[in-house]
Amino acid sequence: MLNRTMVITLERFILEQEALQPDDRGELTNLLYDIALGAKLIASQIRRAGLVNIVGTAAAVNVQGEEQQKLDVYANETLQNALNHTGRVCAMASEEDEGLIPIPAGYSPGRYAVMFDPLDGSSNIDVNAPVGTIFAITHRLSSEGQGTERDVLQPGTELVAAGYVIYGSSVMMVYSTGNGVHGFTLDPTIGEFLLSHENITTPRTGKYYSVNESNFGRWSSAVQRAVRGFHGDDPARIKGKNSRYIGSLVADFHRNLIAGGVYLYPADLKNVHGKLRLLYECNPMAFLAEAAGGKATDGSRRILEIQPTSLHQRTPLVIGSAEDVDYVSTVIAEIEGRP
Ligand code: FDP
Repeated sequence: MLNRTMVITLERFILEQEALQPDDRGELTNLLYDIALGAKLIASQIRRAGLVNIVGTAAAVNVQGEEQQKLDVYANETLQNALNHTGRVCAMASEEDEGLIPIPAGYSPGRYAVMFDPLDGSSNIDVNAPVGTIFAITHRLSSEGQGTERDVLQPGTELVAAGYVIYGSSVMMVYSTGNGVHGFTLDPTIGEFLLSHENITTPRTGKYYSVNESNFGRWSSAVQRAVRGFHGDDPARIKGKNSRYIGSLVADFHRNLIAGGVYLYPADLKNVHGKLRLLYECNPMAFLAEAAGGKATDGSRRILEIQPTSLHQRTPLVIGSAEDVDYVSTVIAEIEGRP
């Protein structure tokens, strides 16, 4: 008989998954749990944002030259504090910090390096639209002591886990260790993430395309042609799609992951290397997209195979349902005269 009181918590699920990865000695499980704790703290601040006068800019400018929101600062500190004392992490890199974040004196560095965008889509905070936290985890390459840039500048093929937390109408954590993509919804009454979406697979082709079309006139003609295909101008090869763009990568990616679709942030005349960061946004999302049966490219190359050369490197991104991502690569190759 069905046990109607049985729920699967994040902790239980990742412990059971750990049996599939015996070399990790429980550390990866605990590391994911540390991130979940940080996310719960961030979620609770976001919920109170309008109440505690925390909305608005923190009168600081981050390394990307963007205004930092107060919640960006809070989220960044919270994640670092959730990770830096555990003995599991040798170094962290955050979209909000210029350099590598060392482990504070008095704590031992561990076996993993963690990269994160603590509060993605933060321009949406003041208007109550969904934002998220994105993370990626690698094994360290250096042998001991504090981690080095080499530990974080690894291609996405080397990730051991990645995921995001979406702070939307509900709070969800979605992660993969390469073995399926699993989603957990936070039950606020008990403060636990409960398994709600096991083994998410993304449709081969999707209903939606998501891109900031105000940049249309600044894209290459190849990208313009591909997006026109999504408008319905190339019916022999691709069915027209519905447009959906929140302008919050986590939210746009999450919708397309579940419903099927493609998100693009191509290079344009203002953002000549694209806007999104390889380490904190593109690699973790590409890892998830592939684990769910989708794809991610920069328009031609597979995102996960790009060798990062600097902490804040940007790349164009085309990500989502495999056939839709392939369509963009095909059109770009044709127009650029590549095989
Ligand atoms: P934001 O600047 O609000 O942090 O990475 C940044 C990001 O948001 C993504 O989440 C989002 O998809 C994109 O930028 C939106 O950029 P545009 O406003 O240029 O469309």
